[in-house]
Amino acid sequence: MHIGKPPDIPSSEITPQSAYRQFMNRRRFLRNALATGAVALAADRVAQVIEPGRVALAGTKLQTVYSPLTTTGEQLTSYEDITHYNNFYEFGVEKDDPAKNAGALPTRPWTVKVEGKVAKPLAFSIDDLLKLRPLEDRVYRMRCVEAWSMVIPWVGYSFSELVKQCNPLPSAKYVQFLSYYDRHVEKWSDESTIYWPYSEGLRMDEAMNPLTLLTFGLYGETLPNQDGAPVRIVVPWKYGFKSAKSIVTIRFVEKQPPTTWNDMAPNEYGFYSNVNPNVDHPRWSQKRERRVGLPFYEQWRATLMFNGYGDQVASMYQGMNLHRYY
Ligand SMILES: Nc1nc2c(c(=O)[nH]1)N[C@H]1C(S)=C(S)[C@@H](COP(=O)(O)O)O[C@H]1N2
Ligand SMILES: [Mo]
Repeated sequence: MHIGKPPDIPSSEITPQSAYRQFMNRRRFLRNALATGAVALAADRVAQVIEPGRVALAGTKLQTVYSPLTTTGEQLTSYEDITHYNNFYEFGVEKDDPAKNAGALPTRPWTVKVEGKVAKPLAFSIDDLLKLRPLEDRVYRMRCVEAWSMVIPWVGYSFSELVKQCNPLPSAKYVQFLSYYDRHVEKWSDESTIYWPYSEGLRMDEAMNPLTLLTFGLYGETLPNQDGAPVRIVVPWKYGFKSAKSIVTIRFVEKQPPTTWNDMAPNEYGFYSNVNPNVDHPRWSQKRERRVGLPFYEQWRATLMFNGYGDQVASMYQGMNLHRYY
């Protein structure tokens, strides 16, 4: 398994859906008829999952270009599974709750505030963010701490591109992400004992790593609400909970910021949470994972160090004791 084989389609030639499919076909991500059906179904699905009218741009096609940082050689998880097997505790604790409930999220207008250790605080509308850089197709393996995994064709650009626009001060050592929170909208959030809003964070070098994706879509379209519309972060070498959804605030900070799961159960969820088959969760092994959507006998597989992204990220942790900084 490797990433980064150079593209054979020049990105300048890319037009949205046709090129997207072409790239999918060429890369032979879609190895069977079922998965091919998932792409064709995507537009349809979004219309069904998300109440039309409520969320203006859900399911809108995004113009994308090929990315050399895409993961190759993996069968994509179906759109159906990606949008019906979610963790989004603001909308309930069951895997199928976000698909049922996240239609309540008001994704337009949407503003992302940038604050903290920056030359001056900024605010970006979702349209500003969508226009900032060309959107890329980036397939990533995703590994939830609960041992399920998926392969998701995200759409976005490296978070570092936004950071460059924000002029962080030298004292900015970490980035904190805060998710949208309104307990009247997200009334299911009371089902868990999380301190809202959902908060996550990365060390500055992790945030600047090109793999860290500011994410606006999947399967070539805007994000369904249950996957964190209209904008989220995706950090593919870390357990899923590091990838905060529906972000409204990006805060540059000097000290390691408080993070939701680390606050809840510090002995179970560390700040780093790099995917690591050699460091077990206190209540279960992390050596193996179950790929969602595959036939039962093909589901279980070995979990890879850094989720298979070691070539791109391992150097950031050189000399760190990963048993201690889990
Ligand atoms: N705001 C918010 N972000 C969140 C979560 C959440 O409950 N609330 N769950 C996290 C967890 S545990 C995972 S595995 C991923 C799941 O993303 P997906 O549903 O798009 O696959 O979102 C992460 N981001
Ligand atoms: Mo997760």
